[in-house]
Amino acid sequence: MKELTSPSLSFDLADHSTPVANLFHQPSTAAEWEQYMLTEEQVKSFEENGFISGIKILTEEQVDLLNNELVKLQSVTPEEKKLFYHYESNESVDPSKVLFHAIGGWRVTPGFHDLIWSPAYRMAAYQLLGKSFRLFHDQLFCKPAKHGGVVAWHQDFSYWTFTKPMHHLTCWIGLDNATTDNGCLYYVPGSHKWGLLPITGLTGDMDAVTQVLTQEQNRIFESKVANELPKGYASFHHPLTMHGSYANHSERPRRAVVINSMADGTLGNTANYERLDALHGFPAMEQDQVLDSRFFPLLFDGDKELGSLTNVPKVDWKNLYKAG
Ligand SMILES: O=C(O)CCC(=O)C(=O)O
Ligand SMILES: [Fe+2]
Repeated sequence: MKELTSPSLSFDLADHSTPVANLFHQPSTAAEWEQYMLTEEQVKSFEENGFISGIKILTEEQVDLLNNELVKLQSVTPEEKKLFYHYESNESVDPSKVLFHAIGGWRVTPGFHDLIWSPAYRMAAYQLLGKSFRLFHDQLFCKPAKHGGVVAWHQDFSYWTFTKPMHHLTCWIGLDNATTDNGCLYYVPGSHKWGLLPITGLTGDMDAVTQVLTQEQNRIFESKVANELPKGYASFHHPLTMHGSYANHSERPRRAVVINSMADGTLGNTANYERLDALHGFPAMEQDQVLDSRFFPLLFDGDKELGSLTNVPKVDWKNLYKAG
């Protein structure tokens, strides 16, 4: 697939609240959505374990296109850099390693912009949130070959308490085949039932979080599972699911893009947020105000899109998304 181009695009792609190119064919009927529907078993497994994996989002061609755009995102102009909410060419605490971490790539290139409208992503996310939802933000996590850094064990919502209530979902999409060698993600099944734990650092000591766990939780930690995935495939996890990834010592990079979404109606909760520094590049969010600006586009309106589809398995969201 060639580069995506389109006439009259804004410099800031957040001006466009619908796809700007033709990366994906978009379903126009409820029946067309059905091909992407998760099964009842997948939805139950998500409720039980706090994650599901092996969901195809991208073809190899689409992965290649995003990897080409990624080269551009890793060497942005100062003006483009300002569109990011966060941008660290190397966020690794260990100086011998590299971890590229950026938030906001969807505002900069058409492929990453349109990725958030992937129909396979949107159908699954709707089922796993149980409600219509908006983009919260995207993320890039890239580890180069040989000296890729870690992402320490963490729960996503520990970083997101400037929003409420907790009704969020993370989708991790591999842009390389991810294996234990090149630093794939790991999950602790069932850890989404542990309640909210404090922040213990994202890119330093891999195991820092174990200091704040009970003996029982530390024992369950041993049952962590490697989330190996072919490129273009995704896993989805709950905002409290414990996850992390080890260093990349392999000869291959391990690149990934992450889409974070939130139920429509999610509010700002910034008034007493202690890490305001971390938010300076983020779109404006006001205490108790619905996050519905152009930076938080509505990605799926269940009633509108699926009106005639009645058999869509969905999570029991009232039970699943209770902050601990
Ligand atoms: O890609 C990684 O290793 C970390 C990803 C992550 O923390 C997430 O998807 O929430
Ligand atoms: Fe995470």
